[in-house]
Amino acid sequence: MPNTVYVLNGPNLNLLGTREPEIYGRATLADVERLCRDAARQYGLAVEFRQSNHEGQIIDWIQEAGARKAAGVVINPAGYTHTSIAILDALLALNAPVIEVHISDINSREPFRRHSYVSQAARAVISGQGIDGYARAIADLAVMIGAKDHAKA
Ligand code: CA2
Repeated sequence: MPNTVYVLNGPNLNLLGTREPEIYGRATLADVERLCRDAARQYGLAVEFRQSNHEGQIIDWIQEAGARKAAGVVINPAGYTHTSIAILDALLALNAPVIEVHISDINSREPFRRHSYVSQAARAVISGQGIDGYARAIADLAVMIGAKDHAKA
């Protein structure tokens, strides 16, 4: 599926829009999915949108993206950003561009959020743009893989 982008979301992001709106806003994960599908459509890309609270499941999906020859991976690893060498290793093994997204600005929060293992495998990191960061990530990925922008003349 060379025209498919995997959008992977880590633990607790299923709660988006239900708690901590001052940090993460009021949009739900369903809103994020819609945003991603709209952004991807503009470039003729399809989206596999997934969320899991389990590290191994996220790793299996990264490997699935590789096996299915996905165009790229947009990932918000949530709390695993700051802990998971295993997710980093899975992303390093992937032969497709990776963009890391965070809804909040991880550099202006608690010190433990400032370090990301995943960044080592990411071609770009988008942090602190709210859920719009996902659309930005898909647009950036589309440029990286040379997808055509159907909104342009
Ligand atoms: O800003 C982001 O997108 C984060 O990846 C979100 C993670 C956090 O651990 C990272 O440091 C930054 C937390 C996701 C939890 O999401 C919730 C959303 C609403 C309510 C409760 C949790």
